Amino acid sequence: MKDGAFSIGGRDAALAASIRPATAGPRRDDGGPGTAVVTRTRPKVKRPSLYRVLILNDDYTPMEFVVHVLEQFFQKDREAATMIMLHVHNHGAGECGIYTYEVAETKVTQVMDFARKHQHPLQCVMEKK
Ligand code: TYC
Repeated sequence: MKDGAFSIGGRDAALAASIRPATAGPRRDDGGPGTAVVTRTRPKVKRPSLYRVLILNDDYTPMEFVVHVLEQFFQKDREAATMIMLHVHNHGAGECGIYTYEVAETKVTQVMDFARKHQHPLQCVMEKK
């Protein structure tokens, strides 16, 4: 090598090779010629799907029990719980709340377990919005 010239090797060479020119185009997961995969830099954010939790009417569950369920598991005050219960009684089904999948599933399980424990046939279901 001529005087004044220099070369890099080892770690420095590896670092130099990893520097991407600004003109390099989309980043590629490069497994060799013809195998590039375009990868994303910006994280993809998605809103979670929402689910409506409903209770269904039946002829046997006491009205007070349904009001209690709405207060206990759905954070309704007495007035709101009574209105929902009467809506269900008169129309067959009614909305208790809207939640993400896992929260909705937990509510349904809690209500079904509580109704079974008290030997009432109350049904609680979820549906995708
Ligand atoms: N229909 C019931 C009765 O007359 C009351 C009731 C209301 C039951 C709502 C279930 O989800 C329900 N005792």
